[in-house]
Amino acid sequence: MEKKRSWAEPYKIKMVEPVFMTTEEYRRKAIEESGYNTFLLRSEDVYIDLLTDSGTSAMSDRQWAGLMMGDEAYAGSRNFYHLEETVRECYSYKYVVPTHQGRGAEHILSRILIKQGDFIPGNMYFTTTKLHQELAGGKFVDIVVDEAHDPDNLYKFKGDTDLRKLEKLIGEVGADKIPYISIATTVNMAGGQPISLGNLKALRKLTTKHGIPIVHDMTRVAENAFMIQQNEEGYHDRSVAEIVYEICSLTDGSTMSSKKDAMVNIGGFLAVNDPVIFDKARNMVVIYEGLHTYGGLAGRDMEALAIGIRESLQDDHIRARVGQVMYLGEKMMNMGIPIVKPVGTHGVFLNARKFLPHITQDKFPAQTLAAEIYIDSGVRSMERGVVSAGRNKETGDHNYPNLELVRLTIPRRVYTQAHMDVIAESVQRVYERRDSIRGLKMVYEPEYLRFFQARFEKL
Ligand code: P71
Repeated sequence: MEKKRSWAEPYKIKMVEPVFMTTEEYRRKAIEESGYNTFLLRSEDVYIDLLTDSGTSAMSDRQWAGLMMGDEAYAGSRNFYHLEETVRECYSYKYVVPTHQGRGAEHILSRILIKQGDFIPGNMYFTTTKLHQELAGGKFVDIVVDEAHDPDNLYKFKGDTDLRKLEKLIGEVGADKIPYISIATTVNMAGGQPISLGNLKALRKLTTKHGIPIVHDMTRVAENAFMIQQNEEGYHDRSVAEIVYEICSLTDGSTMSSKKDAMVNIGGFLAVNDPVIFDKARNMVVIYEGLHTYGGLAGRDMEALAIGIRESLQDDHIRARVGQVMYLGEKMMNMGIPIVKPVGTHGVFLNARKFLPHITQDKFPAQTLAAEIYIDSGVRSMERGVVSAGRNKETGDHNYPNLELVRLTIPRRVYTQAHMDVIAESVQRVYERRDSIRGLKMVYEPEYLRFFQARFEKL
């Protein structure tokens, strides 16, 4: 039998950034002044920052060198052509429109494809994606498999679509009311869960029959491809790069937040195969982002992105990236802490319903838990529950999602295994004193994406 080999980082550390520990008393005051919202903390008051993996990863020496190769011409920067060539070769899409980040691409795509009264099915919602669909006059419809809404269900591809849900919707509203299907790799709100290629192929067949395009939210496609390589029959011998290419080839276009997989601090794009949609997107980007060869980015940003895309597809890289997240997840499971299973690819998601069963959802258990973890250790996490889900547009009441989660998101190439241990120990300490924790009330609520700026007080 082959001896099990541990994963390890395929790099060594060349530059470090100091982080500072504060006292518990200091943190109690800091989180109170931030309205018990981790988005409102100053980053200097954070010890280990697990708010997000978005724009927080460490660039490689190659990417930093790429910054020096920026061609900052207003039009036709060589870095744009490098990016375009990389997207074609790695992701298969023919036409690329750069944007400042993912939501910039979502905005343009939604405005072009969605008409008032349309329906956009997706494998679970994402906050910004859904908002742009709604602002364009559409309605999001969840067609993810039921398993995705159950944090304890061990199904390996909880990002799969339920084709019966889609067929039912097509039967009710007609294919002409569905401008496209939105498919995310991986599904963030489900806890970083992948979709299988088998399911995507079946979806492709069904949508082709009805003439409905598939738009791919490819924000974490490399992580999804890694899970396919590990767990889907027939893909064990395929490289992550090959699997990524195959996923993209099954879809008609994509929106991308390059701040995740591709390890840049800012950037994104819209990519399509249809020249007519490309033409419209290229025209619209000049209104909201910038000229179609920079779309809100500097030339150097596009260069770092082109390099980051290739790095994100290396098997060694992705094995270590996901390996670190799995290490933290398994450690917490061994401690008996309730988390979403299977462990996701970009973070460990605490199940706040089970962690704080005495706090009802209208008292924001996940928001409360994120604040308590910060108080314990200065580890910053993010609420992904009732606050993130917003309000029902018709009734005005909160949306109450089944998943009431706190996300401990791991930036790429930033923290060490010792950091993972400190994080797990902190969550364990909070778990031990869970009975003494009380909920929150919301005292300020912004109109859009309320989780970013909402304020709370202790009950
Ligand atoms: C994450 C983010 C950043 C974020 C966005 C909204 C609320 C809190 C944090 C951004 C994504 C994403 C997916 C699947 C589109 C975007 C938007 N994620 N799709 O997870 O995960 O991209 O932030 O570049 O505009 O912390 P953008």
